[in-house]
Amino acid sequence: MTLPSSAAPADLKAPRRAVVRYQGDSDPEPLVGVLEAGQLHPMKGIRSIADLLSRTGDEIARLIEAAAESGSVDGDPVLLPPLDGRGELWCSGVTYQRSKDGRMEESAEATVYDKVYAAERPELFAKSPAWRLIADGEPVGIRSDSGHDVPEPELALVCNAFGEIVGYAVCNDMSSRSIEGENPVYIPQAKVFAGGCSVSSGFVPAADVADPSNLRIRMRVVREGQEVFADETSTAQLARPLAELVRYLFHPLDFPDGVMLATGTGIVPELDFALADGDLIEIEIDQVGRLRNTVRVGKEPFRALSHGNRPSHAGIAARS
Ligand code: DO4
Ligand code: MG
Repeated sequence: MTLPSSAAPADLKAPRRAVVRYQGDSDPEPLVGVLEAGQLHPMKGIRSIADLLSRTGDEIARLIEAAAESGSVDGDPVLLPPLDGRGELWCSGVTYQRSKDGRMEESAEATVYDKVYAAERPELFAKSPAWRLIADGEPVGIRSDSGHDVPEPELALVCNAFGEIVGYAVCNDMSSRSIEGENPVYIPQAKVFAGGCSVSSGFVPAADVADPSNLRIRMRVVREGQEVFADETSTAQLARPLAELVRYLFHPLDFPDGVMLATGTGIVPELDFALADGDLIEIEIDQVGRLRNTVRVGKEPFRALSHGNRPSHAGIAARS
């Protein structure tokens, strides 16, 4: 169930700090640091997010605290998605009643959604390797052969190699409703395409979020300056415990460089809404952060990723 957007909730709480991956001015390789109160503190001795997430939760927590004691980075670093190396982003599906209902409405095979919502085993699917992830402020994609596309605002769990939840991030699991609606067997094509997955700049340490099962999630879409969609939900509406999703993900697989697991959408627009080229999607999660991306059609705008470059570059200053 989503909360009515007219409920006009009080502003969401911004996170105090985030673990970020960034490209500085002086080093050719991206680095890892802690962004707090506008200051970026390098995490000394940590070569990558993969290096960080190969450690235990206790060690990661200690490294985060220690970073605050170090000096700050100069210049205007570019913040990158908080995953690298062999990191992957996976998604859970049909974990909110609204997602089940929205999919039953659009699908030629409605009952599969009813069944998976109530089943013991959750729906999990591989959404993106680290290198394909889209950062905050960059464009997100819709397929040129789709026609009915929506954003999916989701709380993402950041897990280390030991399957511990060490942080939280904001994820947009972009989806083609027309392709999935035609036949659920097409879900991989409805879900995996250039620019199809964006994540916030960094993750909030797990210790900073008192109750991840009660976080408000808000999304709006702005077209040519006008708000054309707005809605809100809460992770309190999630039908499955977070730990259960992580347990199913790690049961058959190892993630030596860590993994992000998006927990499903509780916001699905009515069937008469579809994204269009140029739409601005803004997602906020209480205590976790914000994610803003503008829609582009087709794979061409994302070709830079295949060459190890980013589809756009903006430093911290331009994003605050
Ligand atoms: O069943 C298809 C995907 C569901 C999903 O992505 C969601 O519920 O968020
Ligand atoms: Mg989703």
